[in-house]
Amino acid sequence: PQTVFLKDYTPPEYLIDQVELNFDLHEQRTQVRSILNLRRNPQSQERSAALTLLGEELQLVSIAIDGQPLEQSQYLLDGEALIVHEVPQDRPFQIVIENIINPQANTALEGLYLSSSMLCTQCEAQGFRKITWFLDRPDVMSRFKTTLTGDKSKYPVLLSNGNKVGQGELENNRHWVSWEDPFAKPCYLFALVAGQLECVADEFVTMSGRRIALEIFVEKHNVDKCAHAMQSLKNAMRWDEETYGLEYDLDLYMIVAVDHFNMGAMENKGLNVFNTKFVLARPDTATDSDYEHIEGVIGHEYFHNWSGNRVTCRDWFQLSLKEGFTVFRDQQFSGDRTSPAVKRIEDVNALRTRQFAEDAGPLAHPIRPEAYIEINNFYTLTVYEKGAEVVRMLHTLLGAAGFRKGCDLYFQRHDGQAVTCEDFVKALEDANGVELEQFRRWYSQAGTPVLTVGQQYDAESQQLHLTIQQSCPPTPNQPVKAPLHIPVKLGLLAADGSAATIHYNGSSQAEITLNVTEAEQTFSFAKLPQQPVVSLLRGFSAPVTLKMERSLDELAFLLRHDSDTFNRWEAGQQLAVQVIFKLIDAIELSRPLQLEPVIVDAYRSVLTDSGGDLSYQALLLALPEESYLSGQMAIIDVEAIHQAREFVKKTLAEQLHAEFKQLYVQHHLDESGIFDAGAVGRRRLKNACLSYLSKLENEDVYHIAEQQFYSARNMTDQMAALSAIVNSNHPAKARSLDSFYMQWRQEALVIDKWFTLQATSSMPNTFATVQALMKHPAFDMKTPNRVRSLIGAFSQANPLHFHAINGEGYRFLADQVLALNTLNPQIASRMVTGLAQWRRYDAARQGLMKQQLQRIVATEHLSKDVYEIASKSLA
Ligand code: HT7
Ligand code: ZN
Repeated sequence: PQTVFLKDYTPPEYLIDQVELNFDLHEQRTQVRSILNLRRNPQSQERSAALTLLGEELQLVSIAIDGQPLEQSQYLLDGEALIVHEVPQDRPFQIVIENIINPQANTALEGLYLSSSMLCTQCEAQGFRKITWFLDRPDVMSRFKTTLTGDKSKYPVLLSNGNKVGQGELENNRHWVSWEDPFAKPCYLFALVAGQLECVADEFVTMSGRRIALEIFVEKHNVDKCAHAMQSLKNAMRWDEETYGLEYDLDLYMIVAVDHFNMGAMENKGLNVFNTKFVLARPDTATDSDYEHIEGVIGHEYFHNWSGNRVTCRDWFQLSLKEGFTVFRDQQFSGDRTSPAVKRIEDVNALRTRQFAEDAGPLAHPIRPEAYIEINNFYTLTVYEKGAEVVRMLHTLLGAAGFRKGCDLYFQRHDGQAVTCEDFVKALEDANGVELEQFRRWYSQAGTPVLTVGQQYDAESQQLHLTIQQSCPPTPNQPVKAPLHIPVKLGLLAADGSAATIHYNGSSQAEITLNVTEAEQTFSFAKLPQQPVVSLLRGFSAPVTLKMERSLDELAFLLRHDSDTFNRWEAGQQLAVQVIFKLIDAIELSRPLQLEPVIVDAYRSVLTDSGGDLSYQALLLALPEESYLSGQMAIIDVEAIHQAREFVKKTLAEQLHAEFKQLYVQHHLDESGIFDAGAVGRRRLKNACLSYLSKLENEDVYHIAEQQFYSARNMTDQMAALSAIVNSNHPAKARSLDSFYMQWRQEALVIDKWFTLQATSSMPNTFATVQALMKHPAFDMKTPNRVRSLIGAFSQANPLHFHAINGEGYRFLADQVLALNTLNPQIASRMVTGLAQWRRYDAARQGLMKQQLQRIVATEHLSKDVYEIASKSLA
């Protein structure tokens, strides 16, 4: 397969100003008639007389230029290219193409496909070429007019981008609808949907007083699960006006929820297509986290209307320009809507456990990659989540007002254009009169930087000296790294826990941002009569690993007193990490296990001091996840990590039994259907306590869990109880799982949870359960949500069983990757990541994982997607 390089970018030779698309929709044989109005691109240096359009899996019926049908000698169909040998050079011209596609055979879910009985499209990144031949690249922006014709009974609803401009009836129970999008857009933002859909409608009045019709389309049985999505959309629209001054531009905003979708959602202009998982919610079917994710994803897709659609990417290497920026915007939005402290911790937790692993492995790449074989493989945690961290650092460096000024200039300067990450940074520079030359390295350098911090306090001069060294491990094709510009937020705490004033460079402040720019730098702070406790990297001000010697007592002190909510939580995490690693050492040396009393005291004070935000309190109680602990180990010992963590959890439950029980009882109220921060926090805290108590494995707790399971009227409580039951030796485990299945068998998204819960269980026999579930009538390889809920959950969220030393987990995963390879290459390649980190395990596991990767690479007819991930994992 061919590699595409950023350095080879050249502007398109031709532009398509206008497109007219006509679809005659049928499940197995959809006819497409496409009228392209083209002209040479004056910016292009190339001078060939030929025009190359791209298409995949298309059946050509006819092609004409300016009304003249082309003969076979006048064009060439060469793989994915349709080359017209000669086109007019000195004037605009029109090409008309007729082709046929088969949506029913399209299990890859790119282009036009069938989801349940609905026809829908997914064009990002390169799906449009599976609809018709085109200049399928984001820097070709066209105005689209689309006419859809279909059977009235099967497809009563016919949707596309923009505004509805016409409709009519035809013979044979067929009808048509025409749509026109007044905004030029790249073809990856094109969409159509046809099906038997119900519309949930509302309205939004913009800041300038325009009325926008809001429409959510779902299948009939889901109409009662759209209220939260609709409210989220209105919240997002208002938030973007208030925070960025950005208003919606069309008169209509549509969202369609589909069952079969490779990712979360898609920001097609005026017609978002969503995975049902990020639309549908009712208190009894969706958890509080689901509610929050829905609001986040609805916000994300809405924010793309400006950061992505009005200003788009020049090429796919610039993906983080729209994705990193939009993730940053959705994180800000969700923080404002819920709790900024909790949201920040959740985001950092995800980044550190998952993106840091990517950055440390064979698939590491910069947020602006330089090469790809299959662009779909670059919708990564690095491009999205680290990309958002890079934008966040720009926000920190420029301040909220400076950042906003920069964004205003960016949107104003580049509205209607396809641009680069460089254009974004330049706009921020120009608007603020600053230079960010060194900062740009974040876009081109992969890997997670390490900050190693030493401190020296001089009592005589009352000075504290902080020495910060930065380094970054080598990553594929980048053996040597240059120093980055890293903003490091700092606070100092006096012995009583209050803030000590920071005297630095002539200013006196409670908190400052240090500009770390060199490989080693010392910062000195004066007028400190006593040695302060350092609170560094507040708010996780940069995506780095911080190495700083800390005693358990110092961490307990920060956990009690740090005014920075992120660092307070972080102190608790690092305290637990140290305790767990001492236990891992003991396990590896077969020594008896003992819990450090300092962690029991620390948890007791967290349990007895709510501080007001109960979701935050629940986070303070959560032990670091096994995947985070794995990231801290040179050679990952899955069993020791699990055993040590379980020991801490169980011992804390034993020693603080009364406190956990008291909090559980206090917050066990029936507040189903209430989603304010108070009720969500009470549920989080109560269920955190239940999770600890369940480790006691006694009758009393079994009873509590079962009671909660059967009496719950909201999914948060029901799932929390079922999870406690499934991960214990509860005698009613099988009965509870059966009962849950029978209760929810009609609700696909709830059944996904049922699969995941069993796939991620730490109890023995889980692998056999997973194998049995693969044969369950509700399992379906063609439904990405189901695949993720079982195969994805097992291989990516059950380290204990997936990494079983007999290699059965690895063999199983490779089997499934190969089965998925032909059905849905995007999903298949996502599953390979379970094997990518093979170098991090012991020699026996390394051999077993490598063997499966080699088996995958040696398979015939491997998709580009799977080939790229598997071969790079082995490199
Ligand atoms: N921009 C969207 C990307 C997306 C996608 C990419 C590849 C294959 C399928 C896909 N579905 C959606 C999602 C987003 O970031 O908003
Ligand atoms: Zn996005």
